[in-house]
Amino acid sequence: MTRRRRGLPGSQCLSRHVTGDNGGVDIVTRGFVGRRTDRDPRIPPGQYLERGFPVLSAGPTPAVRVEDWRLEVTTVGGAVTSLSWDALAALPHETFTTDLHCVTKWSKLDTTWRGVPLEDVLAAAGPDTTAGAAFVLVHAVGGYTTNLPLEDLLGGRAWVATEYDGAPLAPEHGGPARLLVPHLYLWKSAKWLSGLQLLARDTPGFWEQLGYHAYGDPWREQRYVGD
Ligand SMILES: Nc1nc2c(c(=O)[nH]1)N[C@H]1C(S)=C(S)[C@@H](COP(=O)(O)O)O[C@H]1N2
Ligand SMILES: [Mo]
Repeated sequence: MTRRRRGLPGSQCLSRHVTGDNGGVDIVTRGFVGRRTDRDPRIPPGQYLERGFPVLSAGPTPAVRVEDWRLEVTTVGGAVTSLSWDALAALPHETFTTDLHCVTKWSKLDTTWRGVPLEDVLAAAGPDTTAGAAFVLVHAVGGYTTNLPLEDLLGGRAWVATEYDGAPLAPEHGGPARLLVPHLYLWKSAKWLSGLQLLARDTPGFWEQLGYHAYGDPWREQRYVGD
């Protein structure tokens, strides 16, 4: 099957730089052809191990001050609730360690974050916030969007992350707050999170409109529409 690519999530970045112990990329398996037994089972098919932390952004890094930070939550009916930084900070936080999988084929293992589970954020926006909703279109400062099923934001599998590796989240990685949905390809984890729009029907976001998969499960290699 021929795949038409219209850019890669991250390929339009102004600066793609890698920080970390080796400053670059590791191919985890360099064994004999067809020998896969030494692959770390946490790395999905088609991915390689990355030890740095690449920055992939479709535009410039916005400067978002916590004093100005707002998360707008919009219901299916169009009601808008705005959460402030202090409101977010008052919610219970979790520290968690997880693996990241980018559709450009790097995976990073054992990353540690701190953040608020999405269900608590949605509950803080009001008791009926998710009524009639099955999908969410996630919005970011600068206009980036990405869509996913509401269910994938629930059940302790998604967070509004404010810290990485014990420090406030760096602006280039989405600080002061980003969405983190590590069980899906990382383009679903919107940096500079600004809005959660609850929807009855799925609506493609930025990369999804350009041919990327609506769901994006790295374990099923759902990179492009039709995968
Ligand atoms: N707002 C916004 N969020 C974004 C992106 C973006 O361009 N803008 N890129 C996505 C992509 S393609 C990836 S792989 C990850 C990269 O996150 P990182 O730069 O912290 O590694 O952010 C995702 N979230
Ligand atoms: Mo990406």
